[in-house]
Amino acid sequence: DLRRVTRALLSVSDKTGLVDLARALRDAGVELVSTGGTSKAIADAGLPVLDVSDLTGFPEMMDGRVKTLHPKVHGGLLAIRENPEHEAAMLAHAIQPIDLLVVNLYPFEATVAAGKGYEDCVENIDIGGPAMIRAAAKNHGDVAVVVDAEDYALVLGEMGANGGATTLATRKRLAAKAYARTAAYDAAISNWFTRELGETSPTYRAVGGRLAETMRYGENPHQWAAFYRTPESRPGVATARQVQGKTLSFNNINDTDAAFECVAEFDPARSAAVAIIKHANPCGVAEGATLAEAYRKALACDPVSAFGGIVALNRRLDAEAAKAIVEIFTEVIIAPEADEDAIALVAAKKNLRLLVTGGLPNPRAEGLSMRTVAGGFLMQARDNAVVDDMALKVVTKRQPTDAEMRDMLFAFRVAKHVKSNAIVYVKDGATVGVGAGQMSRVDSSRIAAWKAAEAAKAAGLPETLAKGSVVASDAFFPFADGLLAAAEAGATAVIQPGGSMRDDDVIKAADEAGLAMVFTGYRHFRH
Ligand code: 93A
Repeated sequence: DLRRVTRALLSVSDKTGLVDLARALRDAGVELVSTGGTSKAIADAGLPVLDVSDLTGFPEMMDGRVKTLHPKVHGGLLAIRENPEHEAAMLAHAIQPIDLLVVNLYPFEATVAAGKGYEDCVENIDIGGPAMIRAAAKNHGDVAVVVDAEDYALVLGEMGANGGATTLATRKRLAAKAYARTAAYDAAISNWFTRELGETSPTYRAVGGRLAETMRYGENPHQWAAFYRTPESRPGVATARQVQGKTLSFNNINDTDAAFECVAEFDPARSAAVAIIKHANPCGVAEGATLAEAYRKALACDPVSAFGGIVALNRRLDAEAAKAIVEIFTEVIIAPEADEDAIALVAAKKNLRLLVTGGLPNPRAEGLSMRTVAGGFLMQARDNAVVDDMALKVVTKRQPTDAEMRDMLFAFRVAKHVKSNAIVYVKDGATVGVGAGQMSRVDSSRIAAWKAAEAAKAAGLPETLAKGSVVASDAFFPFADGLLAAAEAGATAVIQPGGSMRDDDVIKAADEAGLAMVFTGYRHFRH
């Protein structure tokens, strides 16, 4: 199973660790072959290297589009060493075996992420690199393929331990990783094309991601887990800088994402907003003149559930807000930026993670949303509908007041981020009761109302927080009962998609109860 490395081909765009690797290989007696820029970097370090054009007898041509696409390269990678026919072909055509391939591809994903133009992106589609990677990986019986600078040490270590040879087990692992890389690379290209075309349909789109990080465990300790990065780049938990605290767990990442996507619905130019999330559901969302004010309002919605929650902010974390947040046990804070004095306050809580994202994601942006089912996965466009863009229709005799309208928009914005069936009570720019994830809409209504009453008790207030509130429902009320439960709890206005067969009954019930009701025409299911 051992294969001695006598010749290596190195062709890397990212030259990190290249010279050290080349030197170690040379010291192990390995002959080095390399492409233009890589070859120059090796030669500049004073190491002997054979230019690939000297190997092929062809110059690199067409802006480098054709440099390694040659039988001397691909024959050397693909020939099975102990196959007499392959050996004869190598002999007949003066092809020498290549035992180690080190490639990292043209930085296509980074070029797209940097917002470069069409031509630039196209030119950064690597052809020769993936061809070599796939060839070497196919021939893993004889060839080791490295696509990640993190694996240089692994291969050198193995060669050191085995007299300059690699083991089959390692070559197989490296082959699996190599195909994962080319698959993710092609998926990135396909997705970019789809976006360039302005296509929203999945017809031309591939799905793929690149392993970014493995985690200690998944949703539960007996499940393994990893995070894969897709080419989509929006500010959020995946791209955030962690200022402090333990590493994030699977559940932390999931919940933090939910928190930040929710708070990003609130324009920071209009108000400071805070979302507190538990188990991917908001247990308090509020806006205010300052983050600290918004945080206190959000916390008041459900102070019991907020314990151990995730706090997302739509503005730069300041000291006043940090001081309020660290008063109770919080798992994660995520914000676009953070002031130095706020960072210092958070630092007192060793385990509390602070993430800064550099910006807010655009809630209207297109994107992908995916979930697994047995034997496959479902893909859809992310829900990028925003209530401000909807053609709202008042369907009741009574028109909502300005204050009711403001709170209804707020409530519908939040309802989008609550698991269905979602019922959200809002008063004065703060949620006061959230009913999430129930199988019946009436149950969600009851739970939300009960929570509003509980929150009032906790605050020592005589009346439920739902009194004089508005209520949002993520989908239509199929019957009047859910709506009446909300009215009974103290809501004076309702926002919902509408579209039920019994809309007329529901509108009639609203009129009789003196409610104002708005239809949005958009549903925000979130299962
Ligand atoms: O333009 S290519 O698709 N054509 C090729 O034949 C080819 N061979 C290697 N790109 C090709 N490569 C890529 O060049 C490698 O994948 C690597 O990313 C890059 C290294 O070029 P240099 O050594 O000139 O910096």
